[in-house]
Amino acid sequence: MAEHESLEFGKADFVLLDNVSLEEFLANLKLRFEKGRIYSYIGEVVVSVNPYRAMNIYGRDTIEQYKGRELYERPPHLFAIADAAYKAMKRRNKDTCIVISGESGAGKTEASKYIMQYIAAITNPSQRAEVERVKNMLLKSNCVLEAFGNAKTNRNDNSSRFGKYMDINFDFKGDPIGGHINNYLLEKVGRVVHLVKGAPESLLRSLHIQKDPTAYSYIKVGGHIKSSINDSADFKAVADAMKVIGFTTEEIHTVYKILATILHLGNLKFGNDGDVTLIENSKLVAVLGELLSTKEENVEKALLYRTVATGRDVIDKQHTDQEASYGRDALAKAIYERLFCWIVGRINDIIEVKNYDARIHGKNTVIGVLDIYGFEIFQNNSFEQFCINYCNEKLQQLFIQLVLKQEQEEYQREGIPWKHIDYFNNQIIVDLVELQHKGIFSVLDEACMNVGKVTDEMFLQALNSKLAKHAHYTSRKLSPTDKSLEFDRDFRIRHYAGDVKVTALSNPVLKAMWPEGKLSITEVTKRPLTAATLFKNSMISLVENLASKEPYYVRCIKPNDVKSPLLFEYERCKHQVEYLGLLENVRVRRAGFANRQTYPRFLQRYKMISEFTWPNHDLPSDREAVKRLLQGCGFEHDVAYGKTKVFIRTPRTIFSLEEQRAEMVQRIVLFLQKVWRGTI
Ligand code: AOV
Ligand code: MG
Repeated sequence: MAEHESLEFGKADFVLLDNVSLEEFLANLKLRFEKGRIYSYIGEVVVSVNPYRAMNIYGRDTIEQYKGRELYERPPHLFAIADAAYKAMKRRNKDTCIVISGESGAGKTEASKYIMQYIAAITNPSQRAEVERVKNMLLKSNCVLEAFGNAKTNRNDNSSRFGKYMDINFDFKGDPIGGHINNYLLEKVGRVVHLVKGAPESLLRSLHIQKDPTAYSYIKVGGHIKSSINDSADFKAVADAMKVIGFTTEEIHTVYKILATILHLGNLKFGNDGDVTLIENSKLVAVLGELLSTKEENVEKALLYRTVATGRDVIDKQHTDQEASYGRDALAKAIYERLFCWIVGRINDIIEVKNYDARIHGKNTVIGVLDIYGFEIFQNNSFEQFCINYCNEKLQQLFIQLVLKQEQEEYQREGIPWKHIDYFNNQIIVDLVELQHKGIFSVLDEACMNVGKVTDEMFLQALNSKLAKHAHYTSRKLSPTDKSLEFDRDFRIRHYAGDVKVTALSNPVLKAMWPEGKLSITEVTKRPLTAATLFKNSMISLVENLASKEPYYVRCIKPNDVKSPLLFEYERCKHQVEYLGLLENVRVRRAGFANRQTYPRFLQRYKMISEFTWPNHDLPSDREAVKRLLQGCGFEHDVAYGKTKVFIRTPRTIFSLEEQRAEMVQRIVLFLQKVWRGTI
């Protein structure tokens, strides 16, 4: 339980609620939000509510207050959880990870940045130059990745369109020595708009780019054209960050060229002249040739033809103008994806720990920070949202398993009996998506194997026949009276966080999901792994990786849909508390012991309330001393004694101990004052 906070701010730890009900939970959350207390705990889990305003709680002074402290010694904060993960890593040599979850716009990316900043601030007290350099690069890498990987959506102006898992490696002193980033990229075109709005005129001229973002159809689609005074500062910040990380001037220029290529590609228009497909704006072809350092005819060929295998031959077949448009978009996305992956790869090359000799430097330990795209529902949901939401299901599953498992293990380890608590297990939805032969990914894979032969109807039919009885799946065919499923191609998944209507992926999209073939016959005919399979595999290994570390959680809540710092929309928050399983979390935590502390720690805090322990005890062990203290207070019935920790069942006992402590501390102070004044 967190100290230094009066009850006027509500309960700092939900475990201390008098009654664990949704109403009380929300009333407490609302009260705290309104009082500007955006962080709370459920035991060791941080619950965060997006304040949608600048908070003066991340400065150097606050950092100092949390450094090296125990979780409950200070008001709830991200810094406390970062410190806990850091301490576990340093003291116990554990690899730890901080998993930040919550829906789109709930504050995950901001939280991940504060956590990184905290870790950077508390490490390297001796200011070793090499460590400072590494820290700087780790922080700067974020800026670069955000510039390329975030975009404005309806739900968040700075929405992460890629998931980021970053490992920070530490040496035996607990100082960062490097890192590694895994990215889970989705929507392929991020904030290219920065280039247009912020770049210097001379650069734009050399790239044949106009300063007006509305001139570019890809930017218009992205919808991010609102002007901001910070554009050129942003542009410069990204360029500087790239330099700091170690990108050469030439590399940076190449990045600009590629971004310009993508923008120009988006403006290409196709038409036809009888049987022949043509590019209407031929000037652009020349520009593209220049940017890509290739001949114009190569550009034309790449856009107007595809390579197909017929029998034993490989031939070039002309696209229709519609096919050429799809091809153009797929190409732009593929280029963007490769650019992004290349940037991540370059950053990794530079920040990865090299030549670490564990015999000299001790074990190299890791803290991983996961900031992924949050659950989202749009009017029209496609493969993209399907992947995002599946990813969130996986993380929810991990939370369920680990939070319960950890709790269970702690009771077992300490020799305390455990009682099972009911909760909604979303494994059923994870299976709906990923199960071999039966899941949606499998059906999608099969459809992809047969592009051209499988129509949308056939794809849906396959889903319908495999999933007709699944409680979390339905479609227009299966629920003809359901008004929300308006088109034949609509199906709906009941996710843990809400119902999402997905429009079946049309064939061009299926095609676009294919990595392009190469020119040899085997490679043209070979079936590469589909995007669906690649994504599923990457999620499975992400979860395995997280599960192998000691996890810490931040659960982010979005208070309203209008980005207001004042509005606590009750129903929206209630929904999130429900689907995040926070109430169950509280119940498990209490089932329960609300509080646990190691024996020495407990004594340090409460020894003044018992004559047996103040100022020191002469019992054979701290465990015995704590027993004697609690017996003396009459709390015997409310506690259990584990091997290394004392477990306290009800919060009231803690309150009472705290009260007695406060009273004793005051008496001691008065006594000392008298001694001081010489009246004793
Ligand atoms: P997300 O990462 O969870 O969404 P962000 O971290 O980008 O959400 O937060 C969205 C916006 O909320 C930010 O741009 C800030 O304006 C505001 N915000 C969030 N946390 C804070 C904070 N602690 N203090 C002040 N403002 C904050 V997504 O990436 O869309 O899932 O894919
Ligand atoms: Mg984000």
